[in-house]
Amino acid sequence: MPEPEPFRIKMIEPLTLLSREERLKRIRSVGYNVFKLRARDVYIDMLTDSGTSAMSDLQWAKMLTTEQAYAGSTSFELLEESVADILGFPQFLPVHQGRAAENILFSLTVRDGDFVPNNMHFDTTYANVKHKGGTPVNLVVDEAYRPGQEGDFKGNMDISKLRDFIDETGSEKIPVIMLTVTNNTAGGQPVSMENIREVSEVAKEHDIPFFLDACRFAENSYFIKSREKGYENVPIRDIVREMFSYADGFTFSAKKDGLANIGGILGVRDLELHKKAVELGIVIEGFPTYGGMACRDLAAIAQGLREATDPEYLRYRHQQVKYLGDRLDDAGVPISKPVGGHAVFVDGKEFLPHIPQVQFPAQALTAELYVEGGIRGVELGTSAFGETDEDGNVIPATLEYMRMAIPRRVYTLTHLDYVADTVISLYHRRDDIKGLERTYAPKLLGHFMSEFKPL
Ligand code: PM9
Repeated sequence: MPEPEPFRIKMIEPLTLLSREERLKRIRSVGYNVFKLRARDVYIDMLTDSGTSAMSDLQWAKMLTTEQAYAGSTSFELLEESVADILGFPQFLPVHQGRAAENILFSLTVRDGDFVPNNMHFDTTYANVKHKGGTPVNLVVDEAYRPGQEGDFKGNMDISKLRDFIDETGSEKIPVIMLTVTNNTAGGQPVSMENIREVSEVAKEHDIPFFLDACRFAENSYFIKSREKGYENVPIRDIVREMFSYADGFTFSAKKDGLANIGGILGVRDLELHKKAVELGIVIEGFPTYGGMACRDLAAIAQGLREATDPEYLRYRHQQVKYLGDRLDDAGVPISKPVGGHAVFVDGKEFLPHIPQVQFPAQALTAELYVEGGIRGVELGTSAFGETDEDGNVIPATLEYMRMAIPRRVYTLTHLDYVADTVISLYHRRDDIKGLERTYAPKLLGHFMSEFKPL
């Protein structure tokens, strides 16, 4: 029996479930791409955990009591205090979301022909490195590519792969080493403290700056506490501080573990790089005390960082994601194991073995889940991470996931039971699901805008 949620509901938003016929009509009209659905046509929205959190009464209160000023608002001071207290970073730049932090960091560091290693790049990080003429390289441990295999820290960077890569490439071609916590692309899998420390040591040895992609740092810290030897009795806040202490900087989307609906942060220790980031930030984001946001958004993040590192909240968060994962696993639905920090990832290859990857099984599953129960997941497989060769042939991604991300503090366990029942009934009629042909795909971040037709 799960433990009760550490909050109660103060405001609600009605949900509507369209008829199956209507849902079929809607998915056809958007080219089988759920990004193009209207939110009000979705019953349970698990497209993303990004910017979809329910904010607390205290967050709303702080938003109301800050001035909206171009320069020097109190909300910036609140954010400065939280970033210093919680993440231990003296210098940072607020930005409007995570990819803006990536844009500034890579604009200042990556040159044509450079390489950026990461355990695994998420889609926007990958695209931002490419956009600056660099090549993103994934050096995750091999277990990450085996969805059904259990493991405590399947998000880790493979240290020997990293060492070999630096030796072969030369450190002068590597302007920065990134580490994504938790590893979203691999199923929201955590990275251990030992691994964070080791990556930072390798980076230091080669004089390469080491940055965390810290979108889900709080969820990662919970996994360290519950799984890593020696951290059982260490308070979450101390674990967080230690994680960040190894990094020269970080990119952060406050839309995840900032419990805010918009916002991001670029943390930088190096004074010169920080100065350059501020200068470029003014050109593309805004003055550094608001960074492309309304001042009230900074106040929401300042408070959100505190709530996201509350041990009771993290226990609830972890329990909720695990609840959905366990229900599916118990019914034999193939998922990424163990269940990650923010979402349940269904293995499209195993769910739909009769659909070859060039026919986008995870995309087909995502579209079918909407038709089955009005639930919106997201494809993280060949549409998101595959490539296309010169002749236009699809080169499949290694992993083929349909992700159901759980917005923070939004859905109850009854909602998740509905989701589990729907996925399980879809699994029972999986042989009826057909593959898709892609009819349109932009070059970068294709999955947001691509279109398909059924085969
Ligand atoms: N992640 C997600 O749903 C939102 C975009 S795809 C629907 O998982 C990592 C690890 C992310 C991430 C966004 C970003 C970019 C960087 N790194 O969306 O720009 O998971 O704030 O963050 C999404 P922004």
